[in-house]
Amino acid sequence: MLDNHFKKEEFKKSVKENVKMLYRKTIEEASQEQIFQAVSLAVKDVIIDNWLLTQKQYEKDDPKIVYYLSMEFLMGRALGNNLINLCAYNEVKEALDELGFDLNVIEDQEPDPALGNGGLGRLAACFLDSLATLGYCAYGCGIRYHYGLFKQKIENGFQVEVPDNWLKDGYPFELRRPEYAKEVKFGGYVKVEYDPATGRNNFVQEGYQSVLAIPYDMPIVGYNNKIVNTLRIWDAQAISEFQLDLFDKGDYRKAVEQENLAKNICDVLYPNDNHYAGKELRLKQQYFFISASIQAAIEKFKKSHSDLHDLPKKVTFQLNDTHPTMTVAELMRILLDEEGMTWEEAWEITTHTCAYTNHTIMAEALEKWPIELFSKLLPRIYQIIEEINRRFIQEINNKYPGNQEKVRKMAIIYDGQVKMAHLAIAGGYSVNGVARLHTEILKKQELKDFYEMYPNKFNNKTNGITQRRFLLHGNPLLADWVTDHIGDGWITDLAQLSKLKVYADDKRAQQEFMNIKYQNKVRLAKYIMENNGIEVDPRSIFDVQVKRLHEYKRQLMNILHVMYLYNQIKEHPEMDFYPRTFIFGAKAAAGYVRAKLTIKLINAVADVVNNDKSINGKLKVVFIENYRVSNAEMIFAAADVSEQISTASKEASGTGNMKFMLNGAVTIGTMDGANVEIVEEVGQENAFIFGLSSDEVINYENHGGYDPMQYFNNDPDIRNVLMQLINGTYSNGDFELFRDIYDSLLNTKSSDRADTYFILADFKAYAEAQKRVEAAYKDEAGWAKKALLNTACSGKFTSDRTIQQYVDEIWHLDKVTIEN
Ligand code: 6GP
Repeated sequence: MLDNHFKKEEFKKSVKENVKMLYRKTIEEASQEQIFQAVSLAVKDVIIDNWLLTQKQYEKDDPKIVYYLSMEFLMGRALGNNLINLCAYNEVKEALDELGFDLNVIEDQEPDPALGNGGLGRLAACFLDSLATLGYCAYGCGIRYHYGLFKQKIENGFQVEVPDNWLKDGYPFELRRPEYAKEVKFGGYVKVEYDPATGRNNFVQEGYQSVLAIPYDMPIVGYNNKIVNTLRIWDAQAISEFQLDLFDKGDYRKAVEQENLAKNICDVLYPNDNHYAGKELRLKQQYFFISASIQAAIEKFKKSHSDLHDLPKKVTFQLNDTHPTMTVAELMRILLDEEGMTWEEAWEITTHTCAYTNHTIMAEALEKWPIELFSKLLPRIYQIIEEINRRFIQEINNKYPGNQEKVRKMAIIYDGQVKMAHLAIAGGYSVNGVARLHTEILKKQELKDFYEMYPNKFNNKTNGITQRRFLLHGNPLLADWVTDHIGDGWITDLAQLSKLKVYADDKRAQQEFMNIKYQNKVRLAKYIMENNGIEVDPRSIFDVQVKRLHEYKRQLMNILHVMYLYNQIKEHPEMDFYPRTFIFGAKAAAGYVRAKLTIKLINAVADVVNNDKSINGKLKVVFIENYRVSNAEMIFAAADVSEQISTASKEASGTGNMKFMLNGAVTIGTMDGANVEIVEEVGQENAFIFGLSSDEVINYENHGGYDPMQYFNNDPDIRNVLMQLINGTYSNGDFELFRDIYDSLLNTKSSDRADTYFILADFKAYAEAQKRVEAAYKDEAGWAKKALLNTACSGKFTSDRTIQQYVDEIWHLDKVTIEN
């Protein structure tokens, strides 16, 4: 569908015009980056027309709105995706061709907006795409970090973090909206004033410091439906810069303090994935964007509705993990202090407007804020949480009279800490996990007491991914092939991929499918050559593990297995071994020492293995630097084997697993997270499953009954590999470099449990599953069938399905279509 605005000649003219206006240059003189800016502005021009149309339609229809509140939105590049969703990608490619530019090169000029760490942030981005495509009124609300997730450089095998100054050249797809600025207050104290007129106490925050929150809007383009939703990210600005006279005339000291407060709030994204760092600045970030977002939402609601009691009918606040849980207290504050409601009224509204998604059961990710820190920074909010807690404990006592254990386990404030998950559960009407197994573990283990108390709040929403980015944009060859075979309905209805099943045994289809895979492997091999200087053979098996580096994800098990294979090949040079390229990509949190050491180990093994001529290139190890959304698209397209090998019970869902599957990679994995459902869709015979079950892991954990030493002592292969960590094999003779990893597996000195993630327990099962992979790959037709069936059976894992379930079961939004 060619939009009128994308008439080729007009578009070319507009690009030229933009180059002139922006840079006083002709198109021949402009750099590729300048062309990117000019093209983006031309595209934004079209988007803005649809943005206005959408707004008009929303004003007319008055649909219910979901605010997706998230500290992270890992959007990835916008230009290509916007063109895809405007159905103008090919037209623009042609237009640029005629101007002498390559769209791919232009796309590569865009910084990769990395305002997120990993799973939870990328999920938010996929959800926004699906919400717009399905025609639901949704706002993403977040923070405009000046520095996104760091860029990763590998130096001498070690990760080095480089700041990501993504706004350096200006970002063409954002729109600053200073007219919608909001004031956010920190610190001070709460003054209680009796109001004889109402007979109630008024709570007034005084002596506080203010920061101004300035919204920047980014368009979220729906696929082929003219809908454009909004991602609103807030930036901080000192009030003194803006309108000092209005707020505190002449108070210089305060002005400077406020300026300092504002300066660093939005500086940088905390680089932790699945891990909580209890820093004051992080708490400030949380309240900053929540207060601004909730104020704006209430203001918007009041513009067209007279009664705030109707809020739950028209608005849902979805909390992306506990980071935005402040929403509960901020909404209470507005309803109580600014709207003059009673506690009961305000609580009734709040608990029917907020809903919470849990994304992890990792204990170190649980947010618990020290009371002192919290109450000092947010005195009124803390007061409100205290009252919520008092009433909640009363409720527990009513239900379980005399049961102090329940209070201890469930209270929102306990042991000097504010527990955000407990607040999110008590303060909302829905609690969901992100895959069936994960939700069951929440109900039976982690949140058992809460489930017992509020069984009806709990529900599952298995994650999904957007096929528009991860197939249509990321893998154009396969996308075209699919469309040739089953039409293009899959772009908005991924279940239609099941029509491909009839081709599973079709020789020609198999060949075409594998030929496309091969071409994508060539594309990745080229990227690896250019970026890593390593030559890889596209005919080898591309075995890929890309995701954040975390012990529970067990990149360590993968690289230990590579060490094991290398030993095997060295010992038995005559052995029949199918060439394999192990590809890794992962950022480690800057302060996560063991994760960073694991990166070094991977690179150290790569160094030795890749340079050993005696193995004839049978094994290659590649660590792709700076894994991020843009190169991920290319990596998924090129993978044969998808490594999803977390310790069972630890990976809430995973979404990379779905992106691989969609692109025809076969999973080797544990029965964890959404892997369980992937296997259910594609069949046991089309995946390679191994290892302890989540029940077994949890059982071990509850009874402390696992002894890694037993594997070390009884299995010479394992012992050999482990000894190589401390005998200098991969460290030029340095016995100490990898000792921490060795110790973590056997616990020769540390005080925590040994091998917390059951690597040795699962190692042999993993190696055996890898043998099955190899055997299966040798059977060309058999593998083609498996790969094709993975694509054909991936329909369930679209975020369109996930979002429709959120809509049907939690949000109850109204569908909107743009008339005309
Ligand atoms: C992640 C989970 O680790 C991953 O399994 C899941 O697919 C993803 O969320 C989306 O639901 N969790 C996080 O990124 C996180 O930081 C606090 O959780």
